[in-house]
Amino acid sequence: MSKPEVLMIGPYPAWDMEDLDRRYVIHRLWEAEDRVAFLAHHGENIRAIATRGELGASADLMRALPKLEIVSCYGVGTDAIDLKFARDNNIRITNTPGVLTEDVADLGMALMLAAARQLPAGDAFVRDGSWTQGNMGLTTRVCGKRVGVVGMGRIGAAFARRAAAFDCPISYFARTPKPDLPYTFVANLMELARQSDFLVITLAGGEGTRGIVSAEVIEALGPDGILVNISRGTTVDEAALLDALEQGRIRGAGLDVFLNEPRIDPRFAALQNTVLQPHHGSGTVETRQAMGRLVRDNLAAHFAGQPLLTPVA
Ligand code: 8YV
Repeated sequence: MSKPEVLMIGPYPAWDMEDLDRRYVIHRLWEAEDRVAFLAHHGENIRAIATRGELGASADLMRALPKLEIVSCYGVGTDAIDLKFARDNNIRITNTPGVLTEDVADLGMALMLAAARQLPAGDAFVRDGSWTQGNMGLTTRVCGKRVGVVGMGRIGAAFARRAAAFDCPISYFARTPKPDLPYTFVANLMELARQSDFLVITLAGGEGTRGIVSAEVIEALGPDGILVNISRGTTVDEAALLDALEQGRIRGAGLDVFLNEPRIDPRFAALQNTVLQPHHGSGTVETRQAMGRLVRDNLAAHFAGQPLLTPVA
């Protein structure tokens, strides 16, 4: 029996690629010079897409694959996948929830600490010899400061547990209150920003959250406030964020996500009051191994006619 044909949008680590190549005929879209011609040539028999959170699967891409049955996403965020098209065409979707929660929350805590205590600046201060000329300027405390979490899903709750361990009082904005959590629900995002020293964005991406952290919310955070974003670049009015950072209208930011990744706005590189990461919240060996395993197990279950492990409703 011939191996199922699978389209990959971008590469996975070698440990996943070896297994996928054994089980399937893998078509590597990222290696194609002419993607349209590539899909026209290979698309007819492709039954699955293996994509990544940031790469997704558009309606046009899925439309080019007449035998497409499933899209398996290496990542929890499915905002780059046209879910409506998939549902309308009975294409199954899976993602990798749960396995990346703790690492993404860890990076959120690291960004909050690094931005507040200016760790990159301190590292440079030691390395470039500035310390021989005198002491570094003072930074700002984290422990005990007021933390506002925007979005209280798995990652938001994991982040809140970490911040609570630093004796930070936790408030949060979410679609609905989470009464089982020991934190303060704030129904108005502007008010949450106003009463927070750190505003930490953990929302899912997509049209429902686009620009929700608006210029007005950023202004409400204020000149002593620090913004941390471990969600999607689309959740923040990025132009307003850049303006506020350049003009000192907020103290700083710790950012793992941006618009137009990886070719982000060059204004970020000039900022001294930011800590920047390359969308690396899940970027540990342990988590990426677990994500790859989940993608592969979902594909294997699909082709074996077994229940999917992590279907997206
Ligand atoms: C992915 C992400 O791990 O999980 C998500 O939705 O944003 C990332 O953490 C990454 O896109 C995988 O390449």
